[in-house]
Amino acid sequence: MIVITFGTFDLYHIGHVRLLERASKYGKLIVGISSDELNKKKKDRLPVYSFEERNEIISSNKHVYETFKEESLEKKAEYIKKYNADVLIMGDDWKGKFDEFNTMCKVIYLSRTKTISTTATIDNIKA
Ligand code: C2G
Repeated sequence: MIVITFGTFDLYHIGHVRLLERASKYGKLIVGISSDELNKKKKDRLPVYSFEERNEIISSNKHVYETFKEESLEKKAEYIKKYNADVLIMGDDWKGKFDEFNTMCKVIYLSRTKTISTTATIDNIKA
């Protein structure tokens, strides 16, 4: 089974670690890492770590089989096809948002790790 997931994974934290580990239980895990430009579009700011750094960090995770650059939120169907994904897994902050892809693959939302988010971490450091 091939599992695909997407994210920026900026300021790598326990929420990301747990999501990737749990997603890998469903099969070979392929991770679409948002480009710097895509993150700017999603979160109105460039990521703290560049795509290259985030790619190196995620690639070092033993549960990750392969990574690629996610250029656009609109290309999910293309990525699912390209990697022959059987399962799309996302944290449940996206619950329902990707149900349209259940004609192509199984769509599963895993519960987020409540206590942490990149944005909150940045705000805490700034405070
Ligand atoms: N996540 C989590 N727990 C957290 C924070 C994040 O489980 N405390 C999960 C998110 O639900 C997501 C993944 O970790 O599945 C990556 O999180 P982000 O880097 O914030 O990804 P996001 O900006 O939601 O990008 O095409 C979809 C987007 O690229 C997803």
